[in-house]
Amino acid sequence: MTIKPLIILPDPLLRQVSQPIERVDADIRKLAEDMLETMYEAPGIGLAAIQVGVARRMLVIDISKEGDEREPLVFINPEIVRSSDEYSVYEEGCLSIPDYYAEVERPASITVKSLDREGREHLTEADGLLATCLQHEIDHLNGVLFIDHISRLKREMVIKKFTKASKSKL
Ligand code: GNR
Ligand code: NI
Repeated sequence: MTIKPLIILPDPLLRQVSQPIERVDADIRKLAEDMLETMYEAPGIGLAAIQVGVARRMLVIDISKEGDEREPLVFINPEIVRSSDEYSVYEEGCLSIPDYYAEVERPASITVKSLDREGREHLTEADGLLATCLQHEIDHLNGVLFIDHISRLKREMVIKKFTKASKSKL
């Protein structure tokens, strides 16, 4: 198991569209393990492969409460096959945009089709935090960030701040 460095805004990798995983093999299972370890270490409740620099369509999530038993979930080639007409608002953050939080409105419940670590197909019915987190992670697979769902003024302020910070660290 390996903790991998996180890709941070404004790294252009975060805008890349990730490619489908054709075969769930040992390399993919190793990547899933590394992503889970990286997510737990951060700590975060979700992580997309592109956040560790790998442009493949895989994400991991664990929304269990701290102190409770871990519930690691792995979604490979996830597709949203149903979205509710009802929306809900959550305060979101992103490990690739550290220490910035904003409210985002998304469908309150969704159904996701995906493969697990054994390559078996699953349908997942999600609502609440799991629905929000899945949509946040699936956005990453498409090069979309949660700041794309807030006002342009706020988004441009965040990007400017992180661009400056990245230049001062050169
Ligand atoms: O750790 C995370 N918390 C979070 C909170 C509200 C909505 C989405 C998230 S995902 C985030 C980890 C992350 O950046 N995943 O891409
Ligand atoms: Ni994120």
